[in-house]
Amino acid sequence: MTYLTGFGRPIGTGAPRAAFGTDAPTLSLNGDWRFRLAPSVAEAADGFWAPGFDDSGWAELPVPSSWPMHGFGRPAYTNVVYPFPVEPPHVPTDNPTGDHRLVFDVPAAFGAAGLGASLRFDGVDSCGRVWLNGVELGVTQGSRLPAEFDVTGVLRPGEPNVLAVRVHQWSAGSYLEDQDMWWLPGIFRDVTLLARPAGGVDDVFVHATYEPDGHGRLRVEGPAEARVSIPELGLADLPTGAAHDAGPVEPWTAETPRRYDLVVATGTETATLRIGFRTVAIVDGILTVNGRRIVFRGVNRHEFHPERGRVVPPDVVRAELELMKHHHVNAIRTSHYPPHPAVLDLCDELGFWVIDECDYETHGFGELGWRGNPSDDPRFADACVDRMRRMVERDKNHPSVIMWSLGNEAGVGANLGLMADWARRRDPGRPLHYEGDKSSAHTDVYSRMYASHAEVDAIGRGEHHGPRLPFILCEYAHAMGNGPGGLIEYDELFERYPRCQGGFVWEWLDHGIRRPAGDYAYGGDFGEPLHDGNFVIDGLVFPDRTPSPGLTELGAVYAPVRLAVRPGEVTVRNRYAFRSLGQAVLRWDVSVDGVVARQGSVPLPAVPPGESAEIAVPYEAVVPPAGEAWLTVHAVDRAGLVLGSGQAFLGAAPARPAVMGGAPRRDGGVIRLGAGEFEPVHGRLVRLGGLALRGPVLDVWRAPIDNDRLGPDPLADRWRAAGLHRMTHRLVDLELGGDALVVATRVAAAASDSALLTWYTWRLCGPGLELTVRVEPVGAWDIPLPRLGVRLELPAGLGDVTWFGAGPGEAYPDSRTAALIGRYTSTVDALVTDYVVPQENGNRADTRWLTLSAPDGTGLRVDAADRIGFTARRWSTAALDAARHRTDLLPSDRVHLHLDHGHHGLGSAACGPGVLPQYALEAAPATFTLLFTAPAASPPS
Ligand code: IPT
Repeated sequence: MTYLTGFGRPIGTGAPRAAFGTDAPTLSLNGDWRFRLAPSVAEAADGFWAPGFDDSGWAELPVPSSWPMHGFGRPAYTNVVYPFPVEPPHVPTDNPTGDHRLVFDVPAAFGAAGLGASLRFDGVDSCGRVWLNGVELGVTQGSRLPAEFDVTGVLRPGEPNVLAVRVHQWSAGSYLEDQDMWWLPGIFRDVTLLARPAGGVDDVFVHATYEPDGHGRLRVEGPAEARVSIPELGLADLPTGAAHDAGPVEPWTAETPRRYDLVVATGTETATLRIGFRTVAIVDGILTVNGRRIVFRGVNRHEFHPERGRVVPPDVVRAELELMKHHHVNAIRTSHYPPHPAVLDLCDELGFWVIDECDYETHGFGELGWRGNPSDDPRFADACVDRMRRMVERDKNHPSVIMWSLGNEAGVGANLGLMADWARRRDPGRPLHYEGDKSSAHTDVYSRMYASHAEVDAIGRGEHHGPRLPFILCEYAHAMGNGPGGLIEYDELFERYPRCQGGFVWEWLDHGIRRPAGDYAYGGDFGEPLHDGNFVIDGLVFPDRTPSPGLTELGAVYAPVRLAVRPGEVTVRNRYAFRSLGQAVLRWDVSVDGVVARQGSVPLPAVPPGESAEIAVPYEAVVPPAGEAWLTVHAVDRAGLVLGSGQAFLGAAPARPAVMGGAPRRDGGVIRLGAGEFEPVHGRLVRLGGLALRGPVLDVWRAPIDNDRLGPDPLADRWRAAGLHRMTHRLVDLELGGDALVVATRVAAAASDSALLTWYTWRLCGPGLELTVRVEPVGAWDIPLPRLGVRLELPAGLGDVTWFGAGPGEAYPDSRTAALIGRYTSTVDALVTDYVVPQENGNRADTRWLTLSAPDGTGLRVDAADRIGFTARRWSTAALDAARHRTDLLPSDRVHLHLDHGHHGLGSAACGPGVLPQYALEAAPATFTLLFTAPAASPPS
């Protein structure tokens, strides 16, 4: 099988060319094919390509598909390491081989005289050998790149045709495709038969730039005899090859994705493209489009679907790109390979800056000190250049593609230089990106991944010794599990330093594989001997593409409009580079204790891109009779999309002195204070009026998030070593003073002599009980605390939640931009964020008061003297900590409520920097006060 070990070179494929519309006949060969999987090449059916071969006993498989998603073999996940021995170009003997067969009829139109035909595969993973009607056409490698075979003379119009494709999971090309994702073989993109008229439009390269004078400039490479037109611009019958002034045009940008229909016609074929006029240039070290600095508010996008693997249905893609737009994502890096071609059409249409990345990664060689890296192995040179060429040729006409990327994590080497040289020669209109070579030898931008805020700041200030090129973070803010934290601080750096031109969050999507029980599989769940666990679950959206709180936060951080709200006035700052705000309005409301008292809206003037305006908000002063008054303002575009939000505190009603007083007393085996009943062993509250509970007790543990668990020197390991998940509580003293019950405790872990001395002081306060918790760390505390607060257990019936504080979604100290102060209602079940791998979640920040209630109105109200975070769920933190999949979490017979004075931030340490110092929860003396009341049942209405 020498073609498998032929250093990744395809055989027999025609010259790569662009994807575009044509009036020549096409025939989709997608559909149900016959399929048989063999465990090795030798065990595959000999002669299956013969037209007469009997495949009646074979299975059916849809094409396109990733066959392990259809019950043939199993998916496997590794991030960096190769799942086979590293001995390029050899591949394992046990090489799953999928034979595919299709019998198809060709419409009569294909039989016209002088018509050739071509067979196009948009994606075959990793190697496909192709026969038509028993004639071998060749071999394709380069999984996420197109391949075309000339079938002129082989195709039989008017008769049944037999297409046979043998797909091998492993080939020499696999060494070049070590991306961080599931290994999923198959014919996973479209298969199309294309009629090729003699003298037709075989290829087109549109160079459409936007000139400083507002004119478009057009040059089309194509057949010499072809004629070019753009009817909308009154351009007709232009020759190819020459440059033309297209007159005044509206430029294409990601913010204003204006496209024009362009037609290229020969006597035998008419091709149609939707083009955009735009000019990409690096000017004085700044990356510009149409003369203006741009900022990437980007995400890395893989192509994955939880039920279909690498096959993502078109409606799902459109919906996900729209979801990105709604969260103000303006850029996509196609990590780490060119996407399905239709994705780029959508990027042109909806407006994204795209870094189109080549299907090239050799990361696993990094584990071997880059010994034998294909990037520097001359035997792989052709394959490397071939990959670059096929990407550039396919995608060259997309206005959204503003940069080419050589690939990802492929070390350094001469072949990268060859790829770069080829791309520069072919397309001088787009800068080059590659991160893996820190010297940026072959690139036009200085790209890094996961640089800390401090390092980005140093790069911005010019105090860093990296190359002096526009700086971007091709990956940052690893969105694994609960997180990332620290987004707004990166955004501030992109605003502060012109050279720092944004970045791409890692990554858009959790690549979980749906299981019948309703949870998602990740690495190891298919029994892979070598795997990287849940490192593949690191997206801003869950596998079904519903947003995680990380995306909500990102949407607020990437928002194009910043509002600085003061009582009566708002500074509106337009962060768009090309769009003015003329079509937007400011919607405002004044709320008291979260209840809207007045509202209105003011039209926005056409604030130009990059500029600010002061806008008066004509609200009348309100003196809140109770609680707090806030002015909330949203900038909203014509389509109703919120472009930015802000709030100002307007004032608070003076606190009404509560009726205090009442003495604690012993009563039989219990201690009573007003409506409260305490047990004497630990001194905990067990009843408040009619409500049975298990009293507030100090808690510092959280179910470690991925950012706690992973990275160098994981915090969670240090936390566990310190025993923070198994703290014991010793009653030191129980003092029934004049008007207070003081419970003194020492909270500490077995084997440790450090402790948190904790005093609970209870006082009667109106109908409720006021609790002041004072904590004093003693001993060595050189680690931050996961959280600092109290937890209590409540009856399961208290399922309804209302709070006044930050919301509506979860928020943590370093992920709090999206949350606004208001009054919110939810349920204990809905407060939970169902991370694919269970971990701490659901905190509602800056809460002033909350109620948990049963349908009859009974329940618990908590007022915080200061602001607290709260978390309510139906399982304990220990159960959450132990769970590995969603389905492990079973509701207990309690509601577990956490009331937290402090929470450690989220950071991004699973891959990148940890929590910024200002968001670390240091173990330090702390005092906080809570008021507990137990409302009686409300009268039936
Ligand atoms: C980086 C990879 O480029 C990306 O594909 C992904 O694996 C990410 O890490 C982690 O999820 S490389 C890493 C060594 C910084």
